Amino acid sequence: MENITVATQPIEGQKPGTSGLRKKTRVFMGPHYLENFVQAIWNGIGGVVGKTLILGGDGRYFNDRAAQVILRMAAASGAAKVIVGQGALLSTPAASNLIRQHKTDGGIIMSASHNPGGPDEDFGVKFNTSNGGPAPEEVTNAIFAATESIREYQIVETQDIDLSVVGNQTLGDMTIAVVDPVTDYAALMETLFDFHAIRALFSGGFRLRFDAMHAITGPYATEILERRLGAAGGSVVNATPLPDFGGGHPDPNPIWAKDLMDHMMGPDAPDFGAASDGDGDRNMVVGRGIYVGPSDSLAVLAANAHLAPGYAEGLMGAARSMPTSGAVDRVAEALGIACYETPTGWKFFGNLLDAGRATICGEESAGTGSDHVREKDGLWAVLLWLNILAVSGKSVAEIMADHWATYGRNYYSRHDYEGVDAGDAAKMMAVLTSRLSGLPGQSFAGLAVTTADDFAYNDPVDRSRSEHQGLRIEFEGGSRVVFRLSGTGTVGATLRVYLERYEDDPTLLDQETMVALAPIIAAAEEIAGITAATGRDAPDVMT
Ligand code: G16
Repeated sequence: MENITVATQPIEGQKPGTSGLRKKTRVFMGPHYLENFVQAIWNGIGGVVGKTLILGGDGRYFNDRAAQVILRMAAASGAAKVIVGQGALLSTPAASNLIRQHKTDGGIIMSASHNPGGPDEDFGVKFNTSNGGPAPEEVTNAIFAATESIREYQIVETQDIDLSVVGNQTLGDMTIAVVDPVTDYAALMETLFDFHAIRALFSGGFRLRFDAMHAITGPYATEILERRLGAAGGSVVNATPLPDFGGGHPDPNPIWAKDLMDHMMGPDAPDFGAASDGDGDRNMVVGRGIYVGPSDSLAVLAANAHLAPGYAEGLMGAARSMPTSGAVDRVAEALGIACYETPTGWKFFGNLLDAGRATICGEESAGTGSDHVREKDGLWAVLLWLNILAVSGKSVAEIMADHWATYGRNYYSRHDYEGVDAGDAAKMMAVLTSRLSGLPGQSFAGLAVTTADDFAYNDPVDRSRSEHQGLRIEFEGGSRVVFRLSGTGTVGATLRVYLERYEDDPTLLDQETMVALAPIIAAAEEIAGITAATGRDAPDVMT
């Protein structure tokens, strides 16, 4: 085994986005690409000498090869220990849990989340800090700066390390501990939820369909839902993680999880349907005949969390990303707890969770989680829902109807225009930004604008400020539209248009979402000229 130093040069474009560095897999497989970025992580965090790290990924194409490189680079740079999920697999929440449980100095997660996998699809690398959460901007900025000045990296030359068997081995002076990816995570879930009540629900004939979308949650869901909680065998479908996710798009929304939607809307629908994404941090929840949007799901979980043992004492606070609907705000108000509004990106919740200001957080992008880890957690959301259903004895449809009757309904949808020319998208946003101050007082499609701004966030814990986090335009009556460019896409730009309308008239709580939102959709088009700017006359995805 030889420790070698390889001369390299900065590679353009290695700036981490909303969640780590995501690129086409072939880009990551290019000469020095992965190595430069990993060395930049080491350099950006002050080196890894004597440190302990967690390593795992969602099993997508190149996961296994990247793990070998990262281990050899950790050993070459003096890390003391790397704890790796067996087969180099770990869901994102499980990785976060291991970082916290083993009190490590952080960890590396290999994933491009909900983006498809394969040689011609996407790959990603993300660094999480010692609190288990995605590195905050200060750290990702330091990593990016290191990518711009890199001249060499260290790596050991060695045979492939066998990651297929649980146990310890060494690579030079570094210990590699291969652990079962599921065990510790499943044990954590048992501490939070009433497994007894959920088991009773299933033994009473309650039917579940969990679509793992050929991604990382398959083994976790099978162990927890089928083996420990007694859901019928076969309740977890597409349970084997595949390097290309079976050719699918592991994004749990009604478009990409259409098969699940079809089952849940069909004549023999199970009681509860759910799906998770590539790396297991997102979730989708569907009742028999009713889809629950992520913003509503967050609000319902916040309102009913006390039914689960882990949250019986109540919540310290709630938080949502700015584009997420205000449904949870109404719950927080009723509970008498604070509700924080952060920029898009789970990393912005970290300080609030660490400081004990928030217990439950969520985003419109199908992410919900709590202070049990520092990532959003797909299976956690599913288990909390099951716990609520088991204890309340209500169906999903009943829970939603009760919720809307109590708090009113925030009709909500996100329209995505994917793969738009980056220049066109940037221009549209720049033009809109320049017009913001003149919008209040004007009317569009019959809706009067009350406020318009470019969202900036002042972190109440560390006082850092993040600017340009999305353009918000509010209308009379509390409706609004938000425009933002995604920070996770890998091709061109993805324009996200977030649409919301609040309704508390009891006779208007049961409308089709798109019908209820039609005036806002028209106003958004009139304000921004999306069709003209993007050349698209319809969104690619509507959540
Ligand atoms: C990531 C982030 C989320 C964010 C989502 C969408 O999720 O962790 O906080 O909401 O991307 O971000 P954007 O709108 O910039 O594409 P994931 O599941 O992809 O890691």
